[in-house]
Amino acid sequence: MSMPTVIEGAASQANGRYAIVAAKFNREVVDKLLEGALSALRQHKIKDENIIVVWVPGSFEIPLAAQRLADTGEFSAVICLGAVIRGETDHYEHICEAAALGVLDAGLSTGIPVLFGILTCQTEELALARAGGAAGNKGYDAALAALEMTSLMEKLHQPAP
Ligand code: DLZ
Repeated sequence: MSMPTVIEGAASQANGRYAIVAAKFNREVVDKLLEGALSALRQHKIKDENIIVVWVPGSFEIPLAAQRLADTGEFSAVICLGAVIRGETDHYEHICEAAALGVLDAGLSTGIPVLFGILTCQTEELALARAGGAAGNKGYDAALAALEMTSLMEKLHQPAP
């Protein structure tokens, strides 16, 4: 019986250079996401000299910086980190939507994986739980996804076996 061709990236097979775009707003949370992202990259043998960290004021500014970095062609992937926490106004919805669509667009328009490691939470407590607390570290997860996508993109550039 014939089998379909299956192509899958593997974080362990990735190398290259990585850009991290991090938002300063809710810095206590984002610092922890950054720790997680750096530890995932280092665990996969990506040297610090192949990682650049770019700080922007808030999550709303992440997409432009991510797109600019992806456009340079110098990076295998761009990892976006931020924490949007619901306040008293509807600012939250606008920033979440702009950040999510902007990050998506940065990836699609450049052809470079741009990863969404931006927390969108009701409270700071919920955000901290996802930044190295009881619910894991979404910065770590985003960096792992960046490595997997890098490996996948390399495989997709090669002719099928
Ligand atoms: C203004 C604002 C607010 C209210 N909340 C957040 C937030 O929870 N997380 C975040 O990353 N940024 C926030 N910002 C800042 C905006 O992202 C942006 O930096 C400003 O609106 C300036 O464009």
